[in-house]
Amino acid sequence: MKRLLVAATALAGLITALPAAAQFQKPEDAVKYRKAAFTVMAAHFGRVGAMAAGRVPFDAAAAAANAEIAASMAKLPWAGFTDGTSSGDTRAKPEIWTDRAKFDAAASKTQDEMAKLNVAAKSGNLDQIKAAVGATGQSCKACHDAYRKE
Ligand code: ASC
Repeated sequence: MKRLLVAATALAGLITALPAAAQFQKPEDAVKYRKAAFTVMAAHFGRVGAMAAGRVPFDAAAAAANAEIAASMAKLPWAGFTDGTSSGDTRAKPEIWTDRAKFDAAASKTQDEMAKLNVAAKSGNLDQIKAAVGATGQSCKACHDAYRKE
């Protein structure tokens, strides 16, 4: 039993330690993956954003459901920024790969803000949601300004 546990723990460690590149067969698969994750994230963030902006009526349950999905999606795209994916069908700037620590920090910031929005949305308090949508949107924009070609 103990040996099984040791083996399982070692395997779990190996899986998390796998280089991100190994998760995609081809560079274009990584590009497609990250774009898809951003698309789904933006769709659900946008639904909360529309309520925060008063463009659609506030519905606390819908805001919470959408923020939950957006926060989950926010964890995903970064694994798709593998080496060798700075060209092709992408607007990603080469700075992502030459300035990786800063890009990773910006990616973390967006995940953190999206997680805070999720907490705010669960509170059902529209003022809190508005503030969190603003902070999250700023983190999206900061990354686009620095790392996305127009
Ligand atoms: C969105 C969306 C983005 C961000 C960005 C914030 O709703 O799709 O990319 O907010 O526009 O400035």
